[in-house]
Amino acid sequence: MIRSTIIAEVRGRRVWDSRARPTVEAEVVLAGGARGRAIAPAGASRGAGEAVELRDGGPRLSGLDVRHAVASIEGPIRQALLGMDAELLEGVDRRLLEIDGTPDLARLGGNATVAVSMAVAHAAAAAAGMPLWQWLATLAGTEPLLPLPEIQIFGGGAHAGRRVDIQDFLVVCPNAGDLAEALDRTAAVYHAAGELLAKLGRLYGVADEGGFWPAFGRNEEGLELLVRAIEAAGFVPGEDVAICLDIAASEWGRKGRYRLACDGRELDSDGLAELLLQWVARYPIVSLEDPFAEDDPAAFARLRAALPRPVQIVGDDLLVTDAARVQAAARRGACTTVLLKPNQRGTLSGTLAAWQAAREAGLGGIASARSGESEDVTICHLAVGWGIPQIKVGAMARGERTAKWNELLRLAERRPHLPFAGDRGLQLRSVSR
Ligand code: 2PG
Ligand code: MG
Repeated sequence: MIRSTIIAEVRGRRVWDSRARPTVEAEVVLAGGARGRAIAPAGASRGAGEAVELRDGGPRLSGLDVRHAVASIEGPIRQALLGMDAELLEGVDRRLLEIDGTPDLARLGGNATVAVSMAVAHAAAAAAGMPLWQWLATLAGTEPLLPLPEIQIFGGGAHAGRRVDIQDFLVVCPNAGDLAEALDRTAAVYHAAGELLAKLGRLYGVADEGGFWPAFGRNEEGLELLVRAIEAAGFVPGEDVAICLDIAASEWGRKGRYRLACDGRELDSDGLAELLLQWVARYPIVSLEDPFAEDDPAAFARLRAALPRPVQIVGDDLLVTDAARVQAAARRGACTTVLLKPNQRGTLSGTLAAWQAAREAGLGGIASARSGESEDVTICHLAVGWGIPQIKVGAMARGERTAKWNELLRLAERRPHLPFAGDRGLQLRSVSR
């Protein structure tokens, strides 16, 4: 008799993301009738080492259509996966890499493979009668955990017409007792920030991830206003609500030159480090993501050594969810924490390998959505199931963002309770184990 978890059908579908761009959905049906479905997200500020997001090119939809990626699913991927066991996710992911044959999934498209990899996991979990997080935890032997949320208040950089250079001004609630409390506090700060911006006549609307799209005259205004918003909402900055920045410096820096258009100045690596150290001294910043460009890893390590107090240093474009890069960054002391984005690697197994490498090196982790998103909530289940202690999925506005926060609230209802990471989720130092 045929096993109920054997892959019996694989389909691709062209659907839409939150930036009105086409993206790829995969649907997998198993022999026993269980189904799984997942949608690939899309980044705007992308690291050079990411898996290739296959776009059609040509005149249609500014070249951004995904008909070729959908065809990858319906053609070679379907053919290769039919008859494989969905329970053996690593084998499925390995097969995807083999049939692609390139180091960066350029032939099939990382958008096609990540959607398929996630859909296979959803189908296997459904066949096992488990929520996805639980199935993933069982497979990986990890301890489930509810992550500490990092939530966007202002959007900038490539997500807001480059009106301000810093890409994400986020908050985290280190001493919140649970996820619901962290979200309650953040919502109050979000509203206070919106009112302040409106009063100052500096509010354009919301950016790609739901944070306010501000008209700041200087980057530092974002920090000043964020502290005012935290206070206006009745919280103690740094204690109840602290600040995280995604500098996303690869977007405006290369070869050690950084052009801060909003401030009208250009800095070298040391100048940018000095500016960031000033901000750390003046504001309750607990986390800096991609403080320098991806071609400037030595500057990450120098900044870490110069910090007057522990601050989490997160690698996104620098590490692109790649286990080997995580190990190298840990060796040179560049980061305390790895950002984990499944579509940067193209498979769930590759994403898990990056997280395992981080843990072995004593680094922390943040599960992250992309700026182009959908109603897909797989990222929440990865974070919870693999025990990734932090998560960032944008702001508390826009449906593709609330889909994730609301899914986490549902997971928080489980009895017995899943432990909440709280401030232990922040990895302020790297610990060699
Ligand atoms: C990032 C992400 C999410 P994008 O840089 O961390 O905020 O943005 O998906 O555009 O890379
Ligand atoms: Mg980033």
